[in-house]
Amino acid sequence: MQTNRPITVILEDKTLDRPLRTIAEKVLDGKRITEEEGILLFERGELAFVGALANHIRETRHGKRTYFNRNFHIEPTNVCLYTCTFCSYSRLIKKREEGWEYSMDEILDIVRKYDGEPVTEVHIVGGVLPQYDVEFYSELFRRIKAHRPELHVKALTPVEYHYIFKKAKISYEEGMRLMKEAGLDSMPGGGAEIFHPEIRDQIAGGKCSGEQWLRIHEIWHELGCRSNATMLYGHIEAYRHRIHHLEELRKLQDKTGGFQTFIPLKFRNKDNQMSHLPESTVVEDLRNYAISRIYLDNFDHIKAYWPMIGRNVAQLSLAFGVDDIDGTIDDTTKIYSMAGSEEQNPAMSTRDLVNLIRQVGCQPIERDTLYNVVEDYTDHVFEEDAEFKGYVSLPVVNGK
Ligand code: V47
Ligand code: SF4
Repeated sequence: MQTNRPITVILEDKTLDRPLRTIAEKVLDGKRITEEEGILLFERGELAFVGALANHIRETRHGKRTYFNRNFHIEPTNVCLYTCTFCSYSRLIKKREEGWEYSMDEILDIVRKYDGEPVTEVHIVGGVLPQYDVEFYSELFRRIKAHRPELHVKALTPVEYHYIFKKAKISYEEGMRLMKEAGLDSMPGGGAEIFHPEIRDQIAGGKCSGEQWLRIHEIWHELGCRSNATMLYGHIEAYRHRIHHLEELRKLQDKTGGFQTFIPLKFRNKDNQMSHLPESTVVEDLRNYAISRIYLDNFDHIKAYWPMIGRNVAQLSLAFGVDDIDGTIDDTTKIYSMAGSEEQNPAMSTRDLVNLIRQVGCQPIERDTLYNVVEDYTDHVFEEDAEFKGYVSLPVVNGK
């Protein structure tokens, strides 16, 4: 792994100014930074500085352990009646025939495709359309569970839940209880975008508000369940909006403790209404991971979603606070390739993912959705590699 300087070395630097020194001392003492300090880090914290602080937290919590899971994604539809300006799905509402709208059986066929595969999770998320309602999703979850009870169903976001509960005229509380009874195991982090209305109203007007997003997660946590959180950054927001977003998440996490992972999502500019905006630089992406790690002192994990940022930046991110690089997904994930992700075909085998993590000196740990260890791959030898090694070492074994 790329090595950051230890914080103690940073603190020896006499030229370090007072506010940044205070932040470094707080991190060393395991103390929380304030909103003003968070903004200061975004405005003035150089990559090497925030990286050192974030890596200290990462290594204190997880050492070199780096998590991934084996999952697959299903997007029931790529048509959406909302018109988020960053999303390539929204353009299809006027030309529905160009998109897809899977039926219940088609979705279940995708689930069955993975029969016998060692996946632990199905991640279901897509556009919002009226036919995908409370009845549809309840039945879908029930049928997935009937088919494969141990498969963890991580599905939908408050954007869908807000819409379907409103349509069914039921409260969030009742709706989330129904989803749990039907088989929903956890909620992914999507739909969060930027909570602050100054930005949300411009990029994601019409769908659930920041408060509603947070409230649905709160209710879900109160039912004893877990979820993730994201932030879509690098478009029209200012640093204060990012800190406001992180602060709202930190406050809710203090209350419920139900979030597992925070996933910063870099805005990609292909095929959407904000294509004129430049994308953030890799330096900014790494700074964003690092500052998120520093700010969210009550989150266990920070995840880099590798199909979005690419394999190389995912490797780098492991030295900037990230301890999880999501999963061995396959090419059914289309929302990102449409939006201009680094990986047009985001497929990686377990061996590839393990090697990617090992190449930077980290320890690959396969986890399930709830971070139970499925397998520690630190010293694992894959069959393909064992054959290769055997071939190379033969002459030595035979003494020739
Ligand atoms: O909410 C849409 C984002 C999210 C673009 O919980 C875009 O484990 C960048 O939340 N550029 C959905 N991002 C994906 C998501 C997610 C992904 C991986 C793992 C987990 C998890 C959750 O994708 C949306 C939106 O914020 N998105 N368009 C775009 N142009
Ligand atoms: Fe629809 Fe989600 Fe895209 Fe917004 S981000 S248009 S809600 S699919």
